[in-house]
Amino acid sequence: MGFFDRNRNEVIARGLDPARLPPGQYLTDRFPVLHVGDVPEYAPGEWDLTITGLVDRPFTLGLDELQALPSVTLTFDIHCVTKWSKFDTTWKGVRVRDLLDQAGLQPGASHVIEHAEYGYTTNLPLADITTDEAIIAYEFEGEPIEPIHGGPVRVVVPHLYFWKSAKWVRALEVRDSDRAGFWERNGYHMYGDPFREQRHWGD
Ligand SMILES: Nc1nc2c(c(=O)[nH]1)N[C@H]1C(S)=C(S)[C@@H](COP(=O)(O)O)O[C@H]1N2
Ligand SMILES: [Mo]
Repeated sequence: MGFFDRNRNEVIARGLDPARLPPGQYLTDRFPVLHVGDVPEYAPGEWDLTITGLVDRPFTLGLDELQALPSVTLTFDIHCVTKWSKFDTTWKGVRVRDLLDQAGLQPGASHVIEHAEYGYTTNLPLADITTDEAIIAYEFEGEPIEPIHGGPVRVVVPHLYFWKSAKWVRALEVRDSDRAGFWERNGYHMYGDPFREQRHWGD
């Protein structure tokens, strides 16, 4: 029996529902760190987030302003395209939908590009970043998000592969068409549904 089958059996033995594990993934209790480039360091007050593109009222807000908005604390499973999944991760943040509502979506808005530090970008349909679960997160497991995991603020869109959840997010750009982000230009899937195993172009 190979590693993935053994891992799936462990999931069952622990009383967890194996259906939560997408095809080709294994469960880990660790929290692997995965990104290209360096971990940015911010002076206090330096980080901010801009909502831009096809919106009526583009705006920029700082960390204090973000944390003053109505928040949600949610628990979900995350799935990295490099095949690890982690169950029951808890995040606190602000629904992306609420920020986009505040900016006022213009007719034709259909996609969003997350822009992060050092030019990292990732694209997704507007519908996927305006779900109940898609958040701009600033706490993980009750603590400020560690810099290596995207702190002070990252996107979390749990139903897509985790590369669609930009760490150190700095802008959300609303568009009327899709455009490949960093990994998407380099062969990763434009949508990235883990349960349909959409890892690469053509999957
Ligand atoms: N800014 C930025 N965000 C990023 C990445 C990156 O390289 N840069 N990598 C993505 C990938 S591939 C994954 S799996 C997750 C990893 O998040 P973690 O390091 O907190 O596990 O971040 C995503 N967000
Ligand atoms: Mo990833």
